[in-house]
Amino acid sequence: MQQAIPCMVYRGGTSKGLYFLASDLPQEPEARNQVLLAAMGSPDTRQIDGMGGGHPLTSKVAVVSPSAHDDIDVDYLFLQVVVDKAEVSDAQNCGNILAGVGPFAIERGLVAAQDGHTDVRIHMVNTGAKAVARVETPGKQVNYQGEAKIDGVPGSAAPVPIDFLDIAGSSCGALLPTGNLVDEINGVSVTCIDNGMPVVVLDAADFGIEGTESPEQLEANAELKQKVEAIRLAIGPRMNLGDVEKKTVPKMCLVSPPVNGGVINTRTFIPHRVHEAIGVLGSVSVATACVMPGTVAYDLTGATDAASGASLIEVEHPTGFFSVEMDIAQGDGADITVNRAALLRTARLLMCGEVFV
Ligand code: NQM
Repeated sequence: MQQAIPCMVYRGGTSKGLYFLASDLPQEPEARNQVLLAAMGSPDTRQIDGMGGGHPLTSKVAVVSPSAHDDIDVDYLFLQVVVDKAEVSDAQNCGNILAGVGPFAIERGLVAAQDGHTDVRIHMVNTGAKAVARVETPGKQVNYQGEAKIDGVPGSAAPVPIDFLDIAGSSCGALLPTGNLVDEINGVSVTCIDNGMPVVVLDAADFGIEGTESPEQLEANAELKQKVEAIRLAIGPRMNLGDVEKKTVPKMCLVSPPVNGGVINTRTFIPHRVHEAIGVLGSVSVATACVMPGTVAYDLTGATDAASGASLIEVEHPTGFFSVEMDIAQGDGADITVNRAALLRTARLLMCGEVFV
């Protein structure tokens, strides 16, 4: 017998995923993961027997529930369903799928909509950090249409501005998990940083590439992929992430000087496929490295003297820009605190129904 499970499908930012109420899924993680693998059609590179799109960016799940935390509306657990392996990982967060959580929570009646807009306060279970997403709700209905554009998504939609408050060291325990601005791994200088997402920042030139190559070109470069993965496996434990062989973190971000007027140019392995853009929290981590003197990113761009207060960091990626607004408090040298990071996403409800497993 097939089992029908209530589900919504959203595009959240530049990703797409299945959104479930926690109460509609098995509570026990192993049983839940089996359901999600079946729903997505993993393991299979095409995910032909499920809802997944054959790419990590379209094989994502949000599990949402009412929150028991003070001043929080909902808990959001992000799960990455690995495309070609029978693995489901909760080792990372996802700021793109986060963009659909507010609208989903309102549609499912977990949050009462206000007339105009509704601020949804979200506890991100994977990291324990908090985000506030503002959802347009004229007449107390979620509005999906609008003029907001984000790079990597055709057309426009209603804006979903998101504020992050306490994301430094979210997964690794510290903004600079190794305690250093720069580490030397396999003869390459790297900056390990976690301002919402564990990221290893690498200078593209150290790998003999320009940093402007397309994701397809980078994925076809077996030698590059092997070198990047060797560094990831070696540095993972030093970032307090343990053995990262089966984890989707840290993300590996190859940086190079900006080519389109931004602050830095990026190509990000997430960690094996190359992102068509850049992750939300991944870009916050990279933007933070850009304002910290001594990091691989700062030394490369040199263009971002940090000053206390608000600054806008434009991160270039394969399909455009990601703009991160940061409120920085600067101490001595690299002693920087990011009090707040804000950014714009959009989200759209694509389907509401039941998924059959
Ligand atoms: O960094 C892809 C995405 C992401 C993650 C990834 C993300 C984030 O674009 O917050 O959004 O890096 O695996 O959905």
